[in-house]
Amino acid sequence: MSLSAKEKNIVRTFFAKASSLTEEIGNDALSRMLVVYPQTKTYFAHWKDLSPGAPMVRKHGKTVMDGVLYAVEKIDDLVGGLLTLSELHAFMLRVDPQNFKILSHNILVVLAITFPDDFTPEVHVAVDKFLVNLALALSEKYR
Ligand code: HNI
Repeated sequence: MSLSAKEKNIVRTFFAKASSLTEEIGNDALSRMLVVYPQTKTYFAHWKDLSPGAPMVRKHGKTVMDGVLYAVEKIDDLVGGLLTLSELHAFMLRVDPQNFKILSHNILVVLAITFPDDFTPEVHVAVDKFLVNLALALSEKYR
């Protein structure tokens, strides 16, 4: 689902606010995913502590959110920009692509909680569309 030029600018402006909070946001979103969708824990079984806020969860949460900010920079060509990341998740990590939608949803929830005043219905629609496209781009190598 394509984003208009206006929606792309809304996404860029909104995520710029998140750039200084990637660890907090990433930790909260990843923690929520692991708690609410426990089947996702299988991908992180090599971590010794998967509880909310655990050191590896915090660290990887930041990694994921930094990946989302990288995707914002590639908003005009998400499939091309995320090709390497898609290959990693598809071939190396064998992550079921359904989980991309799950994590994206948890990121959306945390963004709404973190920036309630900025999260207007217009921002909600643009950010949701971006995150759907992000999940689709990450699923690209599964076809
Ligand atoms: Ni994902 C590693 C980004 C969704 C499981 N993931 C990464 C890395 C980035 C990243 C960046 C680090 C790559 C590297 O080391 O070069 N992951 C993202 C993004 C999303 C996402 C942007 C979607 C919004 N990852 C998921 C999902 C799962 C997932 C939904 C499983 C449920 N990712 C992993 C695992 C690793 C990983 C597992 C390796 C982590 C480790 O340290 O072993």
